[in-house]
Formats: sequence, structure tokens, C-alpha cells
Amino acid sequence: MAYPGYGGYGGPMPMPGGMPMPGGPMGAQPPGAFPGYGGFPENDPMWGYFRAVAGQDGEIDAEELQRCLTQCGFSGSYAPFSLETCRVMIAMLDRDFTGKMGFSEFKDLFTALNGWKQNFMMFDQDRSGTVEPHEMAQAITSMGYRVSPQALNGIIKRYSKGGRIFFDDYVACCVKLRTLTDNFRRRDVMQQGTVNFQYDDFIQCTMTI
Ligand SMILES: [Ca+2]
Ligand SMILES: [Ca+2]
Repeated sequence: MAYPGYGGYGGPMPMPGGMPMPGGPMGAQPPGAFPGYGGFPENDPMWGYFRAVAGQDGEIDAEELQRCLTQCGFSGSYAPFSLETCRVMIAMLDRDFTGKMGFSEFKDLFTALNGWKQNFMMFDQDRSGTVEPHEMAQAITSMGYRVSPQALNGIIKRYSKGGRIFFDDYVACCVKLRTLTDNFRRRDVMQQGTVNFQYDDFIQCTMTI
């Protein structure tokens, strides 16, 4: 049984449009510093920006994330992300279960978002802000997910409006597909495409994102 990867958005991480980049390029670290800044986020150019968005509690909630993504112009000419999509984004990467987004989670989100945006723009060539159902199917397949045509149809129907898929819904779909696949794969120790779920575990996996 082939397992999905998340290919298609490797490579260097471009900064989102309008995103402030204090401290110059990401690669400019002092000599002798460990790759990845050795666990000192203060040395990371995105740290100051994260702190400003996160506010007093030092973490980013759904409202803060929505404001940040709107203000930094990430959506560009596309409609801003709904609060619900922002909630899903936070839940997807909430590894420490705080219900909010810490610094490393925030950085992971931007890496993923950049990939999905590039993917979406590749299909939305006339910049209408939407992609066609068959393009959505191609996008999901190109990300490496191996699902049946039936599953694909169901997913696309769920995330369409008037027969087309908007950027916000596209991202919401990608976020959910990735999170559920991650959750499943983590339990599929033999990587065989089959898992036995306890009811409570299943509910946690699906209802918390
Ligand atoms: Ca906050
Ligand atoms: Ca968190």
C-alpha cells in the first residue's frame, strides 16, 4: 500500500508577501552558531515578528493569526482566511496541545502555507481566486496523497462553493488532509494503511482539528 508523502513543496522557504524580515536574510547567523539557531529563538529573524503578533501570552490564537495573515498580505488578492480556517491551522500544528501557536509551530505553518499557496497559484493561472474541481484533484494527487477517486470526489464536494474551490477552502482542505494523514500514519506503525482505532482516540483525532 503506497503511503502519501507531502512532496511538492520542498526547497527553500520564501517569505510571504509583505512579511517583515528584521535582521536580514535567514541565513545570516553569527559564525559558530548552530544550524537552526541552536534553540535560541531570539536569534531568529522571525522571532520579533512572532512576539509582536503573539502579544502578552507569548502564543498566537486564531484571532491573532487571522489578523497577522491579513495584515502581512499573505492572501494577496485572495479573500482573507476565515477564523475557522485559522483554527484548523493552529490545531494542525499544536504539538504541545496548548490550543495556541508557539514559535516553532508558527514557523512550520508558514512553510506549509507557502507551499500550498504556490500550488494553488499554479492552478489558478487567471487569478480568479478559484480552482476547478479537476484541478483540485490534481493538486491533491501531486501532493502525494493516494486516495480513491471516490474519496477525492467527496473531499472536493465538501470544499467547493458553486462548483469551484476558493483559496481559503483549498488551504483548509490541505491542512485537514495533512493533519488526519499525520495522525493516521503515526498510529500505523507498520505503514500498511490500516489502523485499529479506539473510539475515544478516533474522536480526538478528528474532532480536535
Ligand atoms: Ca496571544
Ligand atoms: Ca501550541
